[in-house]
Amino acid sequence: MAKKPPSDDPVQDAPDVGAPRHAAAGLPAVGHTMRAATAQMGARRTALTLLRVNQKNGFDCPGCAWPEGDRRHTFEFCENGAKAVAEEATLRRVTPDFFAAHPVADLAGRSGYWLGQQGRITQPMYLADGADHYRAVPWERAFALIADELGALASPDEAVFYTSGRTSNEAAFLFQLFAREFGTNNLPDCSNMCHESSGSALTETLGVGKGSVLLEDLYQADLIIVAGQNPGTNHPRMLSALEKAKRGGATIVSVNPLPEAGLERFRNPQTAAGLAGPGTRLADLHLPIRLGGDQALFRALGRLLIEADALDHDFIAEHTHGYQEFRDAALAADWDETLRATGLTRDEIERLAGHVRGAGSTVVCWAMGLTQHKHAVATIREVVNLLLLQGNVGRPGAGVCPVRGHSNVQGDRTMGIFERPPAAFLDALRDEFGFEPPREHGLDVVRAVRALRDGDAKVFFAMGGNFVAATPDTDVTEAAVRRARLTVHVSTKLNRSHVVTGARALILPTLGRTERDRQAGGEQFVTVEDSMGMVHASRGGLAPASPQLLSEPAIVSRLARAVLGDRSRVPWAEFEHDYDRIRDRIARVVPGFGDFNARVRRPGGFTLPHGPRDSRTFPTATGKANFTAAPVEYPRVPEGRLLLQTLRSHDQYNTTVYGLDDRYRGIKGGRRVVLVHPEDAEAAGLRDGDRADLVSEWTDGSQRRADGFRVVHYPTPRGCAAAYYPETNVLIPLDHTADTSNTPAAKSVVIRLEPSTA
Ligand SMILES: Nc1nc2c(c(=O)[nH]1)N[C@H]1C(S)=C(S)[C@@H](COP(=O)(O)OP(=O)(O)OC[C@H]3O[C@@H](n4cnc5c(=O)[nH]c(N)nc54)[C@H](O)[C@@H]3O)O[C@H]1N2
Ligand SMILES: Nc1nc2c(c(=O)[nH]1)N[C@H]1C(S)=C(S)[C@@H](COP(=O)(O)OP(=O)(O)OC[C@H]3O[C@@H](n4cnc5c(=O)[nH]c(N)nc54)[C@H](O)[C@@H]3O)O[C@H]1N2
Ligand SMILES: [Mo]
Repeated sequence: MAKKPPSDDPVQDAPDVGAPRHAAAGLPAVGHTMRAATAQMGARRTALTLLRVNQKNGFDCPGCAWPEGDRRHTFEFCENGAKAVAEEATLRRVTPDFFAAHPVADLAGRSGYWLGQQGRITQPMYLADGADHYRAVPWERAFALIADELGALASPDEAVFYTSGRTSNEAAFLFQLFAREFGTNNLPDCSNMCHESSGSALTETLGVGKGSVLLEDLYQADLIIVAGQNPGTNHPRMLSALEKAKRGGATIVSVNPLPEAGLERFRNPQTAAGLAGPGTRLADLHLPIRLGGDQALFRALGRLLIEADALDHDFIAEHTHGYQEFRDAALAADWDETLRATGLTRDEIERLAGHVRGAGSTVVCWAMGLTQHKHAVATIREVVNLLLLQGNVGRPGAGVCPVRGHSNVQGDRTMGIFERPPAAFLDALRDEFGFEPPREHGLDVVRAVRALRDGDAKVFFAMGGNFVAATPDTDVTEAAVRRARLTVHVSTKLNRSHVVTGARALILPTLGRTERDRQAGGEQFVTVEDSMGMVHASRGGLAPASPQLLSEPAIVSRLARAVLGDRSRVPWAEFEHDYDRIRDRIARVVPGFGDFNARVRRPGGFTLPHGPRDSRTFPTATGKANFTAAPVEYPRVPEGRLLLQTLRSHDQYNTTVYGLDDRYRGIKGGRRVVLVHPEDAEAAGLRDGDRADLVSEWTDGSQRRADGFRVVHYPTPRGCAAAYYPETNVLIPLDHTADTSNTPAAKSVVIRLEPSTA
């Protein structure tokens, strides 16, 4: 039975369920936004804050990494961006009195939703060895405690430095610099759980692990395939771009097991017609693919293009490598297997192939539906294969578009937050700062959990995020983290990682994007890089949630001084006082950032260079764009079992739960739901509204259970179920990861449904 939360923590397993919606945004979204925002911020602050999102001289929306366009609209409306802002700019506060009233054991029994709703953390807090409560601690004492624990390690590699993707370029650059001067490449980040598969596949095939399109390309594309992505909820501003593309004549195809409302129809709240009318139909074709069937689909599309000779032979000859092998593999693609893997009909696949053949230029967009599978890297390489056949890279209206998640997750990687940094980056650090960075690869997220579990890592430091809730195998991860000597979280809001701790724990409260950042050298701004490689400034306008907050760059700078002392070669204090000094160094270390300080002050910022996009230069091992011809894979699910994907509701930001509704999917007032095909429910002896336990089965014979989920009949392909993360992370074995990228395979978990006994 699900553990009963305390009575003031809402019940989450008895929602109202209605029919899924067929359109996103529109007037209801405006109402939901204003209610959510005013509940957290009040009316005046809501108006002041929302008007500054993504404006010139404003702050970068912490919601997602979708680019801002030309920032000319006074207010680009986005419901979920507004919720992300409200969550940070809330007037609620978590003070030392709060911690005095709530022992850690009590907080550990609360839902993530309840924890997040308590508000912004106002002071550094310390949980001493054996203590029941966090107590306020002065900053300098906090840094001294960390210095003691780090100093006591047998090797710098016993420390882990995690980053979540909201951290600015400046803070990220300092954080990796500190970790490397301290002596380790243990720099796992949320990207390891997110687009790592995209990075791995694109680096190997195109030479650059980032997307190759700009907004302009979307507007010029003939065909846009959106595979494994739910932009109506997770990248709502992308719907405006799709609408604009559609107006320009683009065909849009959605490849997704679920009929996501945002891809069906968009009611643009920027226009009167969108607010009141039926809106714009977006997807011309929806392919309800089986979970994990995408590699087979893209391979089949490749075969159909080759058979029709709809190829760009000049491009293939001049710019690619490995075509013959790929051609042989594609022509050998087996229709029976393709239909089994995809669950689609041959007619559906041929219709999509017809669009691809007829399109002068194609963009493929994707997100977690492609990256979080065992064969995710192979799947994304297959997307590249298809695009290469028609020369759809490095020309207008065409290319790869991995749509990134966290608002600066791409920038953090550019700044060197990476456990496997390229040698050239480390050489540049050495030349700039005069110390020898460690060369051995560090731990990614999954390996960091293993190291903590096995006692090989003893200090865990997180720059943002919610590590224990975001990572797979919750019970294993929580036990692993509890073995640490010290856990430290630089955070804005309370979350589960603050209450599942090592022997000692620190919470270091920091400024968010919306807040003014004043340092000795005057008011500072930071910079971010969006999903399309555009770098621009972000400047908060609100007074900080508490006078005791430090900015992330200030925290790293003081931490480094406390830990490294005289042995450091880096002018840490100078960096804290004036972020221009950090940017001067970034300009000299990171390619593409020359003259950073001047260029980022121009309106709109600047675009980072991208060889494949700009000049069809492919910095791969072969010097060409690489076709790959891996065998087609897809998940095999034993009889009577289902494949579960773990995904986001409309009312959450990763592990931050804003509310308990998933409006577009018709769910209201609860999160413990499992969406299943009616016949699959029936086969398990369950009806809509029944309560079921999800039991995951792993190859080693072990089982994991998440209990008390309300069964919801849903239009999903047979054999494919869906439920929300992070509640379902308890079901995902730590070792169930993607080949090469090691990303947890959160979209393909074999489960069975059992009627709940309680
Ligand atoms: N409001 C809000 N915005 C967010 C976030 C948030 O939590 N809330 N999170 C941010 C982050 S960090 C990220 S990474 C992005 C995530 O953005 P998304 O990737 O859109 O997020 P998910 O909810 O995981 O949705 C996965 C989508 O892929 C589909 N899918 C699942 N498996 C498959 C498959 O095998 N094949 C295909 N073709 N489709 C599949 C699912 O049905 C679903 O539509 O959003 C970012 N933006
Ligand atoms: N089962 C399953 N698991 C998944 C996924 C999935 O689809 N399914 N998705 C994965 C993906 S794509 C990702 S990106 C990860 C997300 O993993 P994380 O990035 O680790 O998690 P978040 O929930 O985004 O982190 C939220 C916390 O960040 C802190 N925070 C917010 N803003 C700031 C800030 O400006 N500065 C600082 N220092 N802290 C801040 C707050 O304290 C908040 O509680 O989860 C992954 N886990
Ligand atoms: Mo993500």
